[in-house]
Amino acid sequence: MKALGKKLAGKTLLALSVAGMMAGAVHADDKVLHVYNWSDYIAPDTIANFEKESGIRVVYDVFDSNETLEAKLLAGKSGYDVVVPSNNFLAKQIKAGVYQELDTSKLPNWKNLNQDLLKAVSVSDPGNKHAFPYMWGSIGIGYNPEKVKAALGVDTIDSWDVLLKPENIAKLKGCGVSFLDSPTEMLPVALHYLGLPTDSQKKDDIKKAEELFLKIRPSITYFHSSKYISDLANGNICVAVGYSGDVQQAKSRAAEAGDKVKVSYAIPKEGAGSFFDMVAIPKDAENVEGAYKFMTFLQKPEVMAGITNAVRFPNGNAAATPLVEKDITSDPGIYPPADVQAKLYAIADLPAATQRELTRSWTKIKSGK
Ligand code: SPD
Repeated sequence: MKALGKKLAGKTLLALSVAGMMAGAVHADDKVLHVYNWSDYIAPDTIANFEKESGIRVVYDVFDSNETLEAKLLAGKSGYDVVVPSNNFLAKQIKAGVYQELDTSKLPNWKNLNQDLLKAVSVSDPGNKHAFPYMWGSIGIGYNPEKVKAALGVDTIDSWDVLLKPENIAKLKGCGVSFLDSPTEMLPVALHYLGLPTDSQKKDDIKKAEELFLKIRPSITYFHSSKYISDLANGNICVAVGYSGDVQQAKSRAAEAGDKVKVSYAIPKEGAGSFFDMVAIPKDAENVEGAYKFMTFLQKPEVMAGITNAVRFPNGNAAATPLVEKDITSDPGIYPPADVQAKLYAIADLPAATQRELTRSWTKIKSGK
């Protein structure tokens, strides 16, 4: 009896300690935060600094298109606690019930945000209830002036003509041309160039944009939304339609690698698309408390200034601007002056049917048929 009693007691103890370990594991999960952000969109030390300050371990994953993020969010149980959609996608996702409302009493640094920007993005999120602006930028042309000069005879690009006129882009084909792989950002480039509304829902308009792209398709080397950064930096391509800060990162990387390759960025005179990327918490996030701590950290001026200094996109934190390096705030490709800003159009929040139409069109363009 005694021996059996000892055995049972042993089992009970074992069961208790397993239960204890499991409780510990649950507790440990509270100390993990899953963040899903755009690639090349954070300073090298941001996550490590947050982990040190909060004691929370961060699992940090990246994407390079809104479409990828959206597919995960709409499928549900993405496993992410903090995500960074662009504001035009955010609007639709809010309507689909993807995000939780923010409790701003848990965000003491909210006051640092740029009020004008908050107002501008409230078009997608009335009352700024679900998200705050992280970074913004334009969609323009990154290029290698030496290679462009060799191909076209000019070393400055200032117009979409260079890419959208078949006779011009054909001359650049030999040195490599990349386009963003994003129907919602690229088709508006053609619509705008053709003088059509960039948010057109008319099939005829989309068809016209498609036809324009099909004419230049043979001269496009590839479609990708992040690879062009290293390819521009190491001279593997000579022109890329890309995000402003990403092109600037290519420029910095080229300079760090010995300055043999030069990279420039143009917001074409006809105008260009602009975007605002937003920080939000999915409704089914598991570590909501950690998400608020991370958001609070991101709203510190010195943290956001550090990120802008690294990734070269302007941020949504007004208090951070004086802390950003002067060569960045004075670069018109990064912080466009008012007359250039006036030519930027916002990437629209389109109904699902139009978005599908754009995706169908884009698939045709990419396949060249
Ligand atoms: N490498 C970071 C790029 C961020 C771009 N966000 C773009 C959103 C476009 N709508």
